[in-house]
Amino acid sequence: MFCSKIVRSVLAAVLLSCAAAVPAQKLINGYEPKWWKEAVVYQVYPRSFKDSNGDGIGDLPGITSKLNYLQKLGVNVIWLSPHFDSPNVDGGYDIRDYRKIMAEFGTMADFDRLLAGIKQHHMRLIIDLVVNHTSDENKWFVESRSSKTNPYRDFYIWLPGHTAPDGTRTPPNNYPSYFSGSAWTLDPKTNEYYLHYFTVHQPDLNWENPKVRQDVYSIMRFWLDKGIDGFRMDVIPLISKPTGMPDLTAEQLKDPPNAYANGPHLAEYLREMNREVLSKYNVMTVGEATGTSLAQTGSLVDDRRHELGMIFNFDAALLRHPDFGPPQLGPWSLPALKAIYDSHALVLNKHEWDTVFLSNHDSPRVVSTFGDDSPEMRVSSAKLLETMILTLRGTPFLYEGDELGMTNYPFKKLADFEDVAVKNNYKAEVETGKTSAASFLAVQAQFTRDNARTPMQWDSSPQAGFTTGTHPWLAVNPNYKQINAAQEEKDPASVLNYVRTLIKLRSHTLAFVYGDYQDLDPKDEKIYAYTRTLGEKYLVIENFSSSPVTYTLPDGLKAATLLLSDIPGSREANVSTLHLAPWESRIYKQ
Ligand code: TEU
Ligand code: CA
Repeated sequence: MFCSKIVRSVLAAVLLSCAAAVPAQKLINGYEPKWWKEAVVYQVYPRSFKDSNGDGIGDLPGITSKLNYLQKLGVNVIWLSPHFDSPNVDGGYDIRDYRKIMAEFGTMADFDRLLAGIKQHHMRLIIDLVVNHTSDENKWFVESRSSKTNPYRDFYIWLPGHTAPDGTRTPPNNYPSYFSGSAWTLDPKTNEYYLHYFTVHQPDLNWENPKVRQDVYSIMRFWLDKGIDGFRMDVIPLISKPTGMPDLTAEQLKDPPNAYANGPHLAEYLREMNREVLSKYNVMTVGEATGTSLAQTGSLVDDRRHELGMIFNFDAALLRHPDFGPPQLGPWSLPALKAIYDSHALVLNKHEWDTVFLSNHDSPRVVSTFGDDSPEMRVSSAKLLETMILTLRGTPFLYEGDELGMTNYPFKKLADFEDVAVKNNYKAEVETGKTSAASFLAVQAQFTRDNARTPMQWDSSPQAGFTTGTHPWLAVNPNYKQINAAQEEKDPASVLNYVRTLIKLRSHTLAFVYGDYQDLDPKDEKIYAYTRTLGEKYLVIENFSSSPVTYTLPDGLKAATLLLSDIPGSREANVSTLHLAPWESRIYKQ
């Protein structure tokens, strides 16, 4: 039940019950039930999903044309990465006009059709709220930089910096940017520095200015009143800047996101946003919590604080791909991954809802980082990872193409990449002579965000059916003839058909949503075995290795009724010693 305009006109009764005080709901295992806790979310990166007009760029009508596919997959919420007017320096995370659609993606009428189509397909839509910064082409910044007395001057963060006796200018402090170099740029027009945690084209908004906050709230209402169901909030812990913005210490320079995040006024801003906007709608909110530790999570999502519904805590994803400084792939181990999920279960209380994800548009492909993307192991390891995401605690987020087991792209030369992060890092690492081009590019190939952004592989026709044109904006992965939705549709053993079954199982099993979690064997280096219990008990067993494993459950436990295995033909039941195939995952009902 939710209170969007569309529904108001259709269902007066729903409106009445929404407007009236919501009766106290029965708790489930101590949790307050919410639609967004029970949802399976699917992220769409619009540029890469489906091109409808042959220009090589995915667009909104393209997404609308694939709603049957998404409904059949079983997901119930779509998170749309930015679809707003943008010069597109950073994949649309640099917004020029928050009330306009990116021209390449279509028109507002296309957006309205997409939203109506999503509702008709019994799904919901959350959009990206990118308000830590804007594009430097946003009219607020164009005004702001024009003079020190412009009414928009205080919409951004301007400081004079330091001037040496010889006239040399240096930035106000030593803040590094996420995308390399200083987070400050001197603007010649007014001779002051502005802050940009991301690229030079993404100036940070000054949230201390109440006018900024009111303008953001008005943008939020604009989209909510169209009937969207919530927001994924980009780098939201960064909006309140550290008091006085002193230099980062040597210690803080090891982890600048943590130093930038969760500033002194964050709670105040989020509560105001909740009071003035979010509380008036029945929405899902998920904050992208860069720099936020598990210990800090409660302060953002505890439902008694009225701030956010959930956050993305990056601890698990960061095991493999740190998000700051020179790119490198981190080593990881299964016990380390389990320890993260175990600590979430231990630390977060019943007021603090969690998310579970390993991929998004900023990370390499999940099967290539946490699985094994070799031809022999790709299918089962992709299935195993989806099994884990869909049975652990928290609202699961899948990224487009994960359901097909899409892999990293074989990037070779600099020209193969689009990502501004790669280009900036190349300047900082290779052009300065710190790293050789060959080793930089080899690491980038495994690490780059472009891995997630190559076009969706729909079928085996040229360009994987993504576009009827010949030049997709980013090259299609050459493995599209083997890995594509049409082929997987026909194959009962495909990742796609498995994920459909899994989502169906999850959607009628509340134990996977609200159930208790217990890791049966935190130390085992190959096997992840855990239970989810809500009256009924479910046992999930995953072999995180490319070899077969014989595994005996601890404490004389028996695996009872086999509900699902990612290996066709797997049958073992009522046993305490299991013979697991490489990357096999099984779900038992106890
Ligand atoms: O990402 C911000 C960010 O800090 C990520 O690098 C995150 O910490 C990382 O994924 C963890 O591995 C957001 C957007 O998702 C990204 O696409 C934008 O470039 C960035 O903000 C600026 O808007
Ligand atoms: Ca297009």
